[in-house]
Amino acid sequence: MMSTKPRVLQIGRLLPWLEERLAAAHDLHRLADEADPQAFLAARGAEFVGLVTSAGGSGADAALIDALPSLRVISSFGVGLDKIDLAAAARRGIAVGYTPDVLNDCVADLAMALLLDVARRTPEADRYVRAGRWGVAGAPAFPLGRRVSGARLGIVGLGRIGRTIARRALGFDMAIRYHSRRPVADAPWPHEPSLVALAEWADFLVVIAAGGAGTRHLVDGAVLGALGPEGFLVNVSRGSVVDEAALVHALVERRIAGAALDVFEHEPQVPAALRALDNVVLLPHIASATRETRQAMGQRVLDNLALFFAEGRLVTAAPLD
Ligand code: NAP
Ligand code: 8YV
Repeated sequence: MMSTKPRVLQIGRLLPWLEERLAAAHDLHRLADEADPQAFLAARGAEFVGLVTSAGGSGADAALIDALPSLRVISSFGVGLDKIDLAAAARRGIAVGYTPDVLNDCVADLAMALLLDVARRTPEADRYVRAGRWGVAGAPAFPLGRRVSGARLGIVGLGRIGRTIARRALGFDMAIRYHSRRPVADAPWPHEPSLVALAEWADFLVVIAAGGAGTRHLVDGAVLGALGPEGFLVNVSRGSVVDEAALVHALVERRIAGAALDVFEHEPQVPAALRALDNVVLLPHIASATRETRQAMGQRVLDNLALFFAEGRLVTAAPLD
């Protein structure tokens, strides 16, 4: 018997509880279960009215959207929209739901953790203790770190998460300035229209701008040069925002002091040159990955679909213009 539930396609794997709830509420099919996804889409793509995907994973490109001619709604697990072809969705009148705000705190927490880790060299110190090098007679003492309290923080992108990072930095008595295309009307911190000038001023440059074509390689060799040999880079936005080749050169040649990265240009590939360095901290894109935040993100994915299928609208709709 045909299901009366909306037919929804899931791209990539999600949390087990979320997959269960999606399957309970919809006539769900997982593309990851198909041996030949392209052949499946060609044969059965027209069945689906809904699509579930993730921001840091597969997204939804134009080819996928084209392969789903009956599609009416996309519900994405995450806030980044760089992997979703919003123009293709808009042309077809497809609604796009995402999960802003519910992850601000945990992403900002992780940005501060990375900043502290790279400045105070905590991962390196942990490796030093585990290797049994502490207290070894004649061995050099563990090198000194860089003070965080009272330092100058440059934030690239003062959006929902950027502001949340700024509020945390106030607790460390940091001086704050930010760069974005437009000044934020009610922000109490100075706006710096030139990213190079912000990098020159900052001790720590934290990148939390949106990803996508408009910000590709925003942090380039010139910005890293301006950050200088005493400056640290933290990236929790998208790997594409930083010119990774230029970053590797700057780190290897000690033209910046260090970097802490949650995201990479070609995830999950991390350049071997980065893995070989002590003055970098490398994480596998986990900024939103706490039980509490992933629960809230998953709930929003479900709520967006439920409201769309009940009333034709979303709890949190991505801007499509
Ligand atoms: P948001 O509120 O939309 O903020 C985005 C910021 O980027 C705005 O301040 C925007 O300011 C700035 N921006 C956009 N284009 C720019 C450009 N060309 N030059 C300079 N600044 C630019 O987004 P959010 O919720 O804070 O999230 C930010 C990003 O974090 C997401 O898009 C996502 O990629 C990333 N993220 C990563 C993780 C993770 O797991 N690592 C988790 C969540 C989010 P203007 O428009 O004025 O330029
Ligand atoms: C991912 C993220 O959604 O929200 C974003 O934009 O990058 C993350 O929260 C998460 O890693 C699942 O892909």
